[in-house]
Amino acid sequence: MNKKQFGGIFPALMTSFTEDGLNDKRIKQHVAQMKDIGVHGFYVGGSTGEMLLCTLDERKQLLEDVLEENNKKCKVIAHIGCPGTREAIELAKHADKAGADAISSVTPFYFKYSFKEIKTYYQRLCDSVEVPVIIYNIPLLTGVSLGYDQLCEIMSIDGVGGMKFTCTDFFILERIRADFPEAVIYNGFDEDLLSGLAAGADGGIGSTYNFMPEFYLRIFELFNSGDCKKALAVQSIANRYIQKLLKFGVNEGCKKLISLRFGDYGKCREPFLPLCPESEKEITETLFTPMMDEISKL
Ligand code: MN9
Repeated sequence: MNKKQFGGIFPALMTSFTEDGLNDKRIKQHVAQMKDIGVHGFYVGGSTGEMLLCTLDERKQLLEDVLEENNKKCKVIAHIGCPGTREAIELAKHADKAGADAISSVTPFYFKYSFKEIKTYYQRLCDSVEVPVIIYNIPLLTGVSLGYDQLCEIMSIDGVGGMKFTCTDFFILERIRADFPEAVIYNGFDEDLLSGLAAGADGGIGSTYNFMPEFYLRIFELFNSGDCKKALAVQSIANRYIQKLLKFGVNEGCKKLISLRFGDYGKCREPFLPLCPESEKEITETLFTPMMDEISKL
């Protein structure tokens, strides 16, 4: 894969919903806002995008909205992971045809699949599309913890172009970096972006990039210019807000912060529950206001 083109800061795009569907207009506005700020790409329909709470048709529509608004400016990675291979292939083919630059999928989850089954899943995806396939390794949510040898085996499948690495084992990240110099590797936890870059990641994909992308763009820029000390100072500011956010729940909290900063983005779908008024007040006062102040000082 061309790492120069695929590296950088990619918001794990949040999905805005109406009562009974997608809020296409608001989603497009958000893409435009992120583009204006200067992000390098979008990761669409991942955990942050509430993919498992959407129908297949909604997931297709969401991707089409993003591709249309993006108008080929940034890279677009479509997360097509589903509990079943058949549905994943349907979304993968759609994404390929619609113009996504790459597709990505979490490891098959819920049932305890054998490694052979997991590997076959990725093989099937690679066989069904022209664009590169990016493995989404997120043991925290899938419960699937692959070791170094297994990750290498999947990375070696013809068609796999990289990995989104949402775990904190930077030893493994660095070893995979060394073994697969051509692959694109994204750091997954926003609070560890600098650590991931230091271990060889080409960029990051994150949920909090939706409302404070400036911090991550700055970390990326400082790291690339060799100024790790300054990059750490910025990471530390971002982490102050992530630490506060985690108390409220990432999905609900992120959505509230997008609303505060860029205009109403709606609520998460149930089973997520709306934030209570006290939490909303706390987010506004202790997170949003000081965060905007820090962003203005960057
Ligand atoms: O896409 C996200 N992972 C999860 C990656 O949502 C589990 C991260 O952006 C985290 O939300 C973030 C906060 O821990 O780093």
